[in-house]
Amino acid sequence: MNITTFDFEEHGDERGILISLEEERNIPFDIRRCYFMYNTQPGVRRGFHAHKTLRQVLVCVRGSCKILLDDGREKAVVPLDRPNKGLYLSSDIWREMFDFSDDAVLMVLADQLYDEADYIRNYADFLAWVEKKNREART
Ligand code: T46
Repeated sequence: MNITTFDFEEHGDERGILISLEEERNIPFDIRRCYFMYNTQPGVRRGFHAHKTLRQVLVCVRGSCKILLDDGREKAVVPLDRPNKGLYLSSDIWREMFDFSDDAVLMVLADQLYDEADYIRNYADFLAWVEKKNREART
């Protein structure tokens, strides 16, 4: 599976470190939404869905967590454990977020506003969706 991560440039000096995220510069799309999750309870797994069109970049700005990516053929786990690391998440990828540290703050930049119609929340529907897309790509 093709996995894209980013090492964001750190602007550091004696005061500390600053990271800037800018659309079409170090974020590969126009940013239309930002959301974040925190206070995630021990043992919780979130996600369990894919998106039909949404593209996102995930950054764990504090603490750590892990992201399971599944393209219907392969699975991979990407740890997010530093605030200067970004994970690009395209559409058509089943995702689960887990192993959140107590202090984890997972921030997500998205290229679209929230739209429940863009979600595929059933795994069998997701497999059928990627199979259809792969079939269309072959013809
Ligand atoms: C994703 C992963 C990485 C909103 O009202 N607006 C929003 O922008 C979002 C993202 C969620 N919500 C509401 C919908 C639910 O009532 O917040 C509640 C929790 O959302 P959800 O269960 O979808 O959260 P996660 O953590 O399972 O998934 C989220 C994103 O929804 C999803 O797009 O890729 O993070």
